[in-house]
Formats: sequence, C-alpha cells, structure tokens
Amino acid sequence: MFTENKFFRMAVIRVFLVIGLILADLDDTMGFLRKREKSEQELDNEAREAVFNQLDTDQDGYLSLEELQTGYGSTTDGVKEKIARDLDKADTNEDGYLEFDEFNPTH
Ligand SMILES: [Ca+2]
Ligand SMILES: [Ca+2]
Repeated sequence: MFTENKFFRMAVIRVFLVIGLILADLDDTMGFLRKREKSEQELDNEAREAVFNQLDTDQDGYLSLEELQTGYGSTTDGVKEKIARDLDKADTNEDGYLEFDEFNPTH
C-alpha cells in the first residue's frame, strides 16, 4: 500500500513538472513573440523616419506636396494628382503638410 502510494505521488509530481515545463515554455514563446513584435515596430519606425527625412529636403519637419512629388520622382500629371490625393487623405490636421505622425508610407 505504501509503495503504491509513493508511485502515485511520484506520478503526480511528474505530471506537475511537465505542466510546469510546458507553461514555462509557453511563457518563453509569448515573451519571444512580444519582443519580436516590438523590434519589428521599432524597425518600422526607423524606416519610416529615414524615408521621411529623405523626403523632407528642407528639413523643416513637414512634407510639402512639392517635396512628396519630387521625392517620389513623379513625372506624369496622373502620379502628381495621386500624390496630392494621398497627401489630402493623410493630412489629418488639414494644414496642407504631412508631419511625421501623419506620414505612413505603408498605407
Ligand atoms: Ca519640408
Ligand atoms: Ca498635416
């Protein structure tokens, strides 16, 4: 009876150990995913900033329609109009310029 009990207890302990390992692993995985998500976002921000600074040729912190059109190398009226429409859409405070917060080249 005593030995049976001991085996049972060992089995229970083993089950808890396995559950503990799975949970620890899951936590690691979640932490890894969170970290990755964050670094991707940071990367995205850096890329966005680099593009913004490249387009902002007079470095005033705002992208004018001309800067956008020149930066994107638009030669045809169609492309120029599209950029003007995109600027209009992205320009949420409607000052006619894109500041960094309004600038999202992936959209
Ligand atoms: Ca500018
Ligand atoms: Ca604006």
